[in-house]
Amino acid sequence: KALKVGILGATGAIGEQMRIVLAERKFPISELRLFGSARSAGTEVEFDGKMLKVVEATPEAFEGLDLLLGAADNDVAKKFLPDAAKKGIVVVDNSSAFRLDPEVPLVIPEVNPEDVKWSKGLIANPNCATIIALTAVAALHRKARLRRMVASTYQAVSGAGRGGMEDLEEEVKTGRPVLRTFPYPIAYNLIPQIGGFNDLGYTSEEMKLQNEGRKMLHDDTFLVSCTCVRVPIMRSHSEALTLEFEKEISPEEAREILQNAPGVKLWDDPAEKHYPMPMLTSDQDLVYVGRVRRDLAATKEAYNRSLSLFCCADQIRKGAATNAIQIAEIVFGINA
Ligand code: 11C
Repeated sequence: KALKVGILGATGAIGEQMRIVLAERKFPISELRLFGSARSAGTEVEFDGKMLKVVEATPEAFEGLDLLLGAADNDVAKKFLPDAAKKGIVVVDNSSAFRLDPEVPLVIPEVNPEDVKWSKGLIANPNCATIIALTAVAALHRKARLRRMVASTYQAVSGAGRGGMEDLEEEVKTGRPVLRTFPYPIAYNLIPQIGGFNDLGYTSEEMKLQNEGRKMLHDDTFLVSCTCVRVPIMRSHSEALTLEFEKEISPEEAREILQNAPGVKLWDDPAEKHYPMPMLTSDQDLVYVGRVRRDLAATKEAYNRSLSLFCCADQIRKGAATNAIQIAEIVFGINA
C-alpha cells in the first residue's frame, strides 16, 4: 500500500537527501508532506521531478501521516516527534535526541534490524560516523565478536550541514577564513573537535561510537576510544579502525567475510592502489572497506584476534538519509 509520508526539516542537507533517496528507491508514497520552520514555510523544493511547498511544522499538520522522517535539530525533534509517535505515526528520527532512550530502538539494518520489533512508534537513526564504522565491522563481529575498537575519523564538512559546505567553498575561493560554522579555517586545515568536550577530554561525537555502539551490539562492555577530526572534504566520512575480537580472525578471513557483507564493498588491493577514499564513496550507499591488515600494536596474546582497516562512506546517504529510509522499509515490509 502507498503511504502518507512526512519529512520534518525538509530543506536541510539530510532532508534534501531523504527526498532524493525516497524517489530513487521508489518508496511507495501516496502523499509527501514537507515540514520546516516558520521561516522556511512557503519555500518550494523538488521531489521526483515535481515542486512541493514546505509547510510550517505543527502537530495538526502531521494528521493522517503513516510515516514521519525526522531531519531536524534535537530541540525541534523533541518538540514534535514523541507526540506524533503517540498518535500512531511511525517516526524515524535522525537527531541525537532519543538515541540513548531505553524506550527507543536505535537501528542499523545491517547490524540489528530485529530491534525495530520492540519499537513503540519512534525509532532513532544513529550518528553518521557510528553507522559507517558498525556497518563496516558488523559481519566480522558476527563471526568473531568485537570487544574493543580504536577509531580515528576524518569527517567531511557536510556533517555540519549546508553551512559547512558553503564555508569550505568560500574559503577555498577567497583564501580568507570564514569562521561561521567552525571555530578555525577549514580550508587547508583540519580541526580535531566535533561537538563539546567532556571531563575526560573526549568530544560528544567521539563518545557516540561507544554509547550508540553498545546499544546496537547489545553489549555494555564494548570499548571504544575515538578521535574525531573535521577535514576539508565536502562529502563522505573516512575512518581508520583498529579492532580487537574475542575469537581469532585473520586478514584473509576478514576479506572473505567482507566480500559478502551486506551494505559493504570490499575495496582492498594495495598492489592496484585500491583502497577506500571519499572521491569513490560520495553519492552512493555502500560502505567501502579496505587496508585490512594485522594490528602491529596488539599484544602478543591478542595479535591473532586483532585487525586494522580503513572505511569510507557517504555520511549524508548511508550515514543518515538512506539508513533512516531502510529502517522505514523494514517497519512497513517494503522490498522485503
Ligand atoms: C558531524 N557527525 O559530522 C556529525 C553530525 O550525531 O547526528 C551529526 C551529529 C549526529 O558533524
